[in-house]
Amino acid sequence: MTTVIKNGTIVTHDRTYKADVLIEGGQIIEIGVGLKGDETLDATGCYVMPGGIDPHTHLEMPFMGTYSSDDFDSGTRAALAGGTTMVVDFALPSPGQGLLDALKMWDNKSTRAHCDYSFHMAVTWWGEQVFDEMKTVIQDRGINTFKHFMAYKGALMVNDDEMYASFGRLAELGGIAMVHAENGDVVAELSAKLLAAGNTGPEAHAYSRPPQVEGEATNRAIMIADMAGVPLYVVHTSCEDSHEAIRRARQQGKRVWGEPLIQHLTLDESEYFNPDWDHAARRVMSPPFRNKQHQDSLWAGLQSGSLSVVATDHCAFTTDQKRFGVGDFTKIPNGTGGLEDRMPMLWTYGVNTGRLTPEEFVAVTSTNIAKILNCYPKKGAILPGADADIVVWDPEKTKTITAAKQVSAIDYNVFEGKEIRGLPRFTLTRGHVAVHDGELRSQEGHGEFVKRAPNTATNKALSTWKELTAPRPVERSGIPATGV
Ligand code: DUC
Ligand code: ZN
Ligand code: ZN
Ligand code: ZN
Repeated sequence: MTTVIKNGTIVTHDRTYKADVLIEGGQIIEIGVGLKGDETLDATGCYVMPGGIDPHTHLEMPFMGTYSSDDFDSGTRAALAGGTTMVVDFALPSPGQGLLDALKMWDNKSTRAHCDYSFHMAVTWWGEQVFDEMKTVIQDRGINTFKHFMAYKGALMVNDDEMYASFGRLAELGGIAMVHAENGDVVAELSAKLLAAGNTGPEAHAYSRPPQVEGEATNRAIMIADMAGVPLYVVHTSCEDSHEAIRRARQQGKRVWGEPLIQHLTLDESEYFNPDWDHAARRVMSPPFRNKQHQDSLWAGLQSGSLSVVATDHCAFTTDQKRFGVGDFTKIPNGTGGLEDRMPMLWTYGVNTGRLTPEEFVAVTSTNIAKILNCYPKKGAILPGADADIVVWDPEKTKTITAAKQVSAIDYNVFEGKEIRGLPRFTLTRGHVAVHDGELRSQEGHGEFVKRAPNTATNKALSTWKELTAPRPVERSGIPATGV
């Protein structure tokens, strides 16, 4: 059985051209003019692009005393509805739990996935078991990215000594270090101070995590990664302070990537000052939304290439879950949704405004991600031999975002009321048509795990620090007496 996508304009990260795409056995087998197949999908007036990859989701994640409410079923359905055909979720060991043990839990949850997926591994503590299991995770399980929380003190946070040890091990094994960059010690101090002064509402969440805590942690992580000789991926880059550190590191030739979220690009801190408690609490995430200057910085970073990819950090909690934090903002589960809306929102606010070209859109929603995570060109490409993960994008199709019509399992949408122009006509996951003329026809369990090999080529020591400080004891005479 073959499928042909006809009459569309193919857009990749580097080319735009008219051609048909022929699919068989879940892969693209031919690109050309006048192709025929058993099934025809009409792409007249549409762009044919690599399906989106969301490199940052938390589906059914145990966090802050509860579980995020979209799981691999509703989460991957939401992804496909919005043109995303692969998600990368974080396997999260609780402190003291082995990496392989945690992975078993994520293996079980992900059997429900409607689209392909991969995992990053979180490092939430450090010890011999983590050191040993990292090798199995990278070499046998095909997971080459490891996230470190520099925030969430007393829960998930790791200290600098643990981070340096972990980064060094990753450098040996061909891994990439990731960081949630916020100074957890300072956040804990500011939070306690705010609460003591009677600031208990959701707006205090934003005050407790100013851009400085993110800028400081990003700079620190970049320097530690440099000394350890490991590439670094900074998740949810939300502000100029962090972007500036990433931009400078890249100019210096360091292999560092930044990942703005669609929420930070399009929503600002005024949301936390809404008089409706639920409205503000539903938007509590870390890092918090920022002001317009920071948003401009993120858009500029995407245009200039100093920021590489757009993600969601999809971690959806219901209003009832958010209400755990009435009277104490530190108990509001941190997280917002966005899986279904990332591609349409970025198209509407990026391409339709002229900030991004369609080719740049493909780069930051798919191809750059596949390259960094080392699954290109299986993913992120329209090429013969690539997986047929494709979105046929209708740039004229419109909708108003509303929770009443979303796929996500929660009861609100942080983008409620936004007017969208640009939506999928078809979404294909390994050749299976999961969105057909806008209608969702995905299959539970269709998704497969995507293995990602270590990439030793990107893993050289990033600075000359090691050579400059190679231990060479200096021979000395006239050593003074000690213990005086
Ligand atoms: N930030 C969130 O808002 N939610 C999940 C984890 C995180 O770092
Ligand atoms: Zn995070
Ligand atoms: Zn996250
Ligand atoms: Zn199938």
